[in-house]
Amino acid sequence: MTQMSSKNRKEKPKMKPIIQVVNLFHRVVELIASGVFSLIAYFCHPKECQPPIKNRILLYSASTLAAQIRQQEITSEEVVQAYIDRINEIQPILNCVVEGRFEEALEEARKCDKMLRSSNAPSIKILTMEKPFLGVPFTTKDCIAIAGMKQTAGLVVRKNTVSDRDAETVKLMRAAGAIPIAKTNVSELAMWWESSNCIYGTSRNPYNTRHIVGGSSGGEGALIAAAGSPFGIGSDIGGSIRMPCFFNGIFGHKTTRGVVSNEGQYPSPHHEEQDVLLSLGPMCRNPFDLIPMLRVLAGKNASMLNLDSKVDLSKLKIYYMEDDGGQLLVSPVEPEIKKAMYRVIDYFARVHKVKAKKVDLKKMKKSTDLWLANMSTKDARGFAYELSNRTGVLNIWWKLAQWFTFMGPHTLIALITVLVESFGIKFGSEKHTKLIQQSRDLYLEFKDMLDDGGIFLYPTHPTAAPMHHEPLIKPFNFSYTAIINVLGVPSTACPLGLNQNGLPIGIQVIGGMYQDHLTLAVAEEIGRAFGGWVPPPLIENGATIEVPTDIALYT
Ligand SMILES: *[C@@H]1O[C@H](CO)[C@@H](O)[C@H](O)[C@H]1NC(C)=O
Ligand SMILES: *[C@@H]1O[C@H](CO)[C@@H](O)[C@H](O)[C@H]1NC(C)=O
Ligand SMILES: *[C@@H]1O[C@H](CO)[C@@H](O)[C@H](O)[C@H]1NC(C)=O
Ligand SMILES: *[C@@H]1O[C@H](CO)[C@@H](O)[C@H](O)[C@H]1NC(C)=O
Ligand SMILES: CC(=O)N[C@H]1CO[C@H](CO)[C@@H](O)[C@@H]1O
Repeated sequence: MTQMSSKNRKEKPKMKPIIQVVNLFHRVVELIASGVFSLIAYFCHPKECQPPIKNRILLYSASTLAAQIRQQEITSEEVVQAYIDRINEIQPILNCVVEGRFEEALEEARKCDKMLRSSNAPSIKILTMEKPFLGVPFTTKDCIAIAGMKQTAGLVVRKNTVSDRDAETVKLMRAAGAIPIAKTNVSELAMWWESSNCIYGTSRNPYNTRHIVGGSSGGEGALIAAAGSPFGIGSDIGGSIRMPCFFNGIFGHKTTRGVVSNEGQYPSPHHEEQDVLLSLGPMCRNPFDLIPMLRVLAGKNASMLNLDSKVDLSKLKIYYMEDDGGQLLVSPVEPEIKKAMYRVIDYFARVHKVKAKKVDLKKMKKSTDLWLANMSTKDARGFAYELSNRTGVLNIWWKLAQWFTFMGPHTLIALITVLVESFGIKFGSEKHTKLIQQSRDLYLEFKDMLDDGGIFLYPTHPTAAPMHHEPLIKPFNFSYTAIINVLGVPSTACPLGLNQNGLPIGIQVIGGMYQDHLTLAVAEEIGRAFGGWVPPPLIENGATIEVPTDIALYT
């Protein structure tokens, strides 16, 4: 225990004895289980990490690649080919891609190069404005539709379900000239924070394959972190963009609610109530790609966001909380993650003369309950209905029996979710009404704090990437991201290097409604100051080069 956390303990108000007992019990279970999972990992998964990269193209930001393609310094075909080669190299180690469209993508790249060489090609200026990502490859999680590709959401019954059209966000990316190359792995029905399912198996962390990639955009996070894609689209209903970004050490943005279209995502929220929790947004290695990509994804709605305004960082007001105040069954925030947050706070104080203010929002303790209440829906068809591909036929006990024979079509956590769902918070119940009122109150507290150019620093997750299966005993640790979906405000996940075990850690930067430009400007500054993504070495002309983490070099 470091000084910081022991000091913190003393400050805490007295907990009820029953909570103390439950928490103690939970710690013991955690300890034993993490021992078991470590043994499983030790014997079943060799410890590996992503291989060195062999092509400098993979180091550049999507925006730089686009500029080089426009100016015909490199061809789109070379770029697409470099990424296809990288995917083929990392896929056996990381298992993060579920389907590629390599031939089609190369064909589209060649068409793009031909267009650029032709005499009637638009001017570079027009291309920059109208097709900002011309010729640059991108990827998306399985849940987001690409015409002619599978959209399984990790459900075995959907293993042959093919989309007949592009999701709205994919359409917008294509209109900006970007070329889809592959789709990536997710958790079953995108409802868990380890990306594993019974069609495609488990994705593995590029920094240590014994650890998880997070979820539900977990394959996407791992692929981008391993330089298998320059950027991608994620979706976030409880942290599904930010957790994978945190665990894999890249940048990602959950947009203010209602700005980016959710159309074409499966599982689609079937109620307006859930639709407001879900937000799509960009995931990338280079923080300077966040704004250009969000501008594309938001389409006409980009005008709601001030993305072109210049942010004066010295005028920011910074608030922070080290943790949520010690909630039942949620683990304490690791000291290394708190220390990383203090490095950011010190940096802004030193360089921009902004002094951060510690706040104590008591309702953050209830994050999990507030999220569960907000996720409840009017009709009680629930998760079993979802698992049945919305046909309504699912015998939970039979599926559970099948699971024990290792032959079932569902993951254990999906079946557990069905079983515990009935104990959940019922829509319209007294408890639900009370919790919704509390989230409105919390929203108002945030509004007061942030609406006047404020940002709020908060851990993205209490621990670095756990071992495979370990989330089963940490079911509520996603509350740090989930509460932000309840509030609907924007949040950018920013990497802050590796911890002492070599796993990525980071922080989330939260802003007021429609203040995405502030959190994104802070993300750029954090990238500039702390290096952002930690690249693998580069092999060039037979020599290994340690890649400097100075983001400016690649933008
Ligand atoms: C699953 O649902 C999709 C619609 O989302 C449908 O197109 C598909 O045929 C269904 N699959 C099965 C096996 O029922
Ligand atoms: C713009 O916002 C509206 C309202 O939130 C939404 O219905 C629409 O899908 C959004 N359009 C795009 C292009 O994202
Ligand atoms: C959650 O994260 C904490 C750190 O806050 C960790 O110690 C604990 O094992 C995790 N527990 C759960 C329930 O997620
Ligand atoms: C979730 O919160 C939003 C915003 O406060 C609200 O519009 C929506 O109705 C809530 N959903 C449920 C199920 O309570
Ligand atoms: C472990 C596993 O099933 N991996 C699969 C992931 O998806 C790719 C592409 O569909 C398959 O080739 C792998 O076998």
